[in-house]
Amino acid sequence: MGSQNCPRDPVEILTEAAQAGITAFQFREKGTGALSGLRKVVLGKQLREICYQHSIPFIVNDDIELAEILGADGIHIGQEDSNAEEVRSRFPNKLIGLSVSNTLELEQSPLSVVDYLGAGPVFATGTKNDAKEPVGTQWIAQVREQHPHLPLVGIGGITTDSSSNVIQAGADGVAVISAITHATNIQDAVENL
Ligand code: TZP
Ligand code: MG
Repeated sequence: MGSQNCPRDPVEILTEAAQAGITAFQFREKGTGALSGLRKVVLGKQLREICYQHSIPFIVNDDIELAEILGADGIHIGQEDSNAEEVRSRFPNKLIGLSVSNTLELEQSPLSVVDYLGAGPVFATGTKNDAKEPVGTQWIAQVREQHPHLPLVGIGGITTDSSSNVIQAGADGVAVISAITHATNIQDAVENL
């Protein structure tokens, strides 16, 4: 998540989510209303610290320089972002995640240098302005079949009701934004997820 996804203080939201048991966090300050420059770095440091205190991997979306500044545990890249092999040579020891939305992207990706795949959008989402067409749990099943041992996370429109379908299709985990940031009770939302 980023501050643009938060109806209240992002520090509070991440703290509650961390206490409730999320297993990883990605800082994704992007889209309408996102912070930039120093304000983005200041928030990033606060969120990074919360993850540190709860032993949760802190992953930065896309921004290599920011990942370095914040001492991130990992970096997540999309198909239109930095080249995964270049990111790997710059960060031999960070987690690298890559988004894949279709067969061509999967075939053309240097999977040997990535630690996990993010697959989606599984369902329709209002959170990402430029989200691609939903690919369904079928896409999760296909990626899992082709890559039985690569850690796989489903993303996009996943709710407390649909998360189990994504896991049943073969994902190791689910990545959500609004299901947590907009939950009336984050503890319950995380437990139900
Ligand atoms: N990438 C694909 S869908 C998406 C991203 C970042 C947005 C996920 O947000 P939500 O609220 O969980 O649908
Ligand atoms: Mg990106």
